[in-house]
Amino acid sequence: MKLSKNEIADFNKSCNQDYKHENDFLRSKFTKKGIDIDAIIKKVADFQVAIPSWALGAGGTRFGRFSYGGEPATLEQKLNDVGLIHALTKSAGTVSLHIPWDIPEDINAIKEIAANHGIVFDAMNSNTFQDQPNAEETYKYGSLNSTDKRAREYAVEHNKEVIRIGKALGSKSLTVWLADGASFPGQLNFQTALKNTEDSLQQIYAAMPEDWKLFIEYKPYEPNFYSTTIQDWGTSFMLANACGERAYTLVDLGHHLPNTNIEQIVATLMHKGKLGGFHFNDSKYGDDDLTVGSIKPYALFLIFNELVYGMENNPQNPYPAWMIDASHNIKDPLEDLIQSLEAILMAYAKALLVDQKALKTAQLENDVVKCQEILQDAYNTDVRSILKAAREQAGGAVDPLKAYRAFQVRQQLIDERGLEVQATGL
Ligand SMILES: [Mn+2]
Repeated sequence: MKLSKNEIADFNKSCNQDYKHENDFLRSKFTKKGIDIDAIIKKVADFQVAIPSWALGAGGTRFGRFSYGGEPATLEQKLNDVGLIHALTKSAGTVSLHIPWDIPEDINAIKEIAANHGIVFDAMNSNTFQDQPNAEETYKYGSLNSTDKRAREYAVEHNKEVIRIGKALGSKSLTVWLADGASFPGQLNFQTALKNTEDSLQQIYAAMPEDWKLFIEYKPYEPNFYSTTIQDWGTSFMLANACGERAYTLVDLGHHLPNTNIEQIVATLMHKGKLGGFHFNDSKYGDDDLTVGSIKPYALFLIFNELVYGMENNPQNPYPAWMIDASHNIKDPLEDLIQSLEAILMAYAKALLVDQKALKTAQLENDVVKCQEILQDAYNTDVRSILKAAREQAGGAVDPLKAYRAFQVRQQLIDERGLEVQATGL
């Protein structure tokens, strides 16, 4: 199914229009501080977040998986699902593919489907954390860090293949996340594992086209529970530097130990021009892959405050590649992704409302109370009217979740695809 512009415009007419008055109020309040609400509406409308191809099906745990029907069985159907989210929100204009789950059979046909939905291909993702059927080497004891030279070469060659597919699709970056590590003490020589990883990443970096970027993701634990070779931002940063200037660190919100100060990591990386990619999700305990903003919305706002500062003050840092990296064990994934996009844009809009001039003055005067007041004044502002105006301007639905239900999207997908299909992925 596809939602037309006219259907969405008609839906918008049926929506409550109070948000326009709410924006008038915000304009009169923030103009006094020199903050332009219409410029913020434009920035929010322009903000695009990639949807990963593996987030469109039901997620599961090692204990089980519950289907909900109408899942996309093919890459074409996955792109159509992203197209539906993008038509409603106008903020999901990019997709991030996972190889080998999404190897296109007909590159041109896939490009055409994406173009019809106004979607472009963001970072490609390689997979060396599981063995594929008929694999010639095993990743059981690691991939890029493996003690077995043939396994390392096999993993490097896989990444080269991902680059070739991505190049044909028009992608410009590769994200590498490694499960490599040790389950038990003594299993690995840490220094050899790190050196092997560095050598392998350098080979992958050398295989990238000149206009590509390499994003190196880190994670403290899981699936290995004793050590992970790229465990933190410092290790990723070090490896990125060892590869070259087009290699960057990728921050995934769920890949930190509890209470890590992620906003400080963001600030440090942007200061050094090395924050390349960003994965959104939320968590209570670990890498829980929960809906963005569902647990710690204030932490997300503080992170966005640093991202906004970095985007405005760090020309040495490229514009980051944004992606949602979450799982949806019992929610309709499309509804969950719409909720995540809403949370991301709310945190972004609130960060744009921070009175940076006043904050700088308060910091110079060491007025700690004032500093907190300035941040919380922005955080406590209801910005939902800004998001509504941004989406309407861009041709999306004022209330995407309400529209999704009004158009009975899930039922139509079940009618088209059936109840039993299962999307490829985890
Ligand atoms: Mn991630």
